[in-house]
Amino acid sequence: MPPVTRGFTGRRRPASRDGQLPPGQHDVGGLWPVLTAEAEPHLREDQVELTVAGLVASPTTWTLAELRALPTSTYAGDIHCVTSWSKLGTRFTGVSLDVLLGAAGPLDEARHVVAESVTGYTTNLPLADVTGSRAWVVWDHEGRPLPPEHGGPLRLLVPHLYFWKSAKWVSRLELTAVDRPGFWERNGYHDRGDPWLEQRYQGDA
Ligand SMILES: Nc1nc2c(c(=O)[nH]1)N[C@H]1C(S)=C(S)[C@@H](COP(=O)(O)O)O[C@H]1N2
Ligand SMILES: [Mo]
Repeated sequence: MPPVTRGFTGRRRPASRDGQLPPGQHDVGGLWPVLTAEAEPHLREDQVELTVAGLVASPTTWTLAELRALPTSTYAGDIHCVTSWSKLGTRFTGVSLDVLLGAAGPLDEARHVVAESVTGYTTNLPLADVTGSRAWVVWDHEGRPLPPEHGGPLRLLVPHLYFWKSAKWVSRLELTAVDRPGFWERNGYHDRGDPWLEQRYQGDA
C-alpha cells in the first residue's frame, strides 16, 4: 500500500476535516458529478505525457508509464466544487507534485503555476499551494483507473482548493513569476479558491 496523506501539513489548513463541510457546501454522497466545460478528449494511456516547464532548472516530460514508476502516494479525503457540491472520503492515487518539482527544480523566481489540459483548459495556482504533499497528478480512483469523464488517464488533484483547480487531462505545468489567470479565473472565479474561506469569485476575501 502506498502511504496515505491526510492533506494536513504543519500549521496549514487541512483539506479534510473529518466529515465537516466548508461553508455553503453539501455532500453528494455516492454520486460524483461530471463538470466539463469543453469536449471530453479520449486519450489512450500510451498517448499521455506530462511536462513540467517554465521557470525550472530542468524542464522534464514523463510518460504515464514513467509517472507510474515514480514513488506513488494516496490522497484520502474530500473534494469541493465551487458549484456547492462536496464529495467526502474520496481516494486517489498518483504522484505528489513534490516528486515532480523535485526533479524539475523550480527556480527562485517561480511563484505561480499554470496547469494546462490537452484540451486547452487552464487554471492557475500559487506554487506554494502545490507543494507540501497537497497536490498530485493521479490516474487511480478507489483502486480503479480514473474514468475518462473525470479526467482519465491523468488529472491534477489539489483537494484543499475548489475542484476547478484540479485540471482534468492535465498535460503541462508551467512555472511562472507572474500570475497568469486560467480559464475560470478569467471568467470571474477566484485566483486561489480556498473552500474554507469561501474564495469563490474574484473579490472574495
Ligand atoms: N480540463 C478540464 N478540467 C476541469 C474542468 C473542465 O471543465 N475541464 N472542470 C473543473 C471543475 S469546475 C471541476 S468541479 C472539476 C470536476 O471534476 P469531475 O468532473 O471529475 O467531477 O474538474 C475541474 N477540472
Ligand atoms: Mo467546479
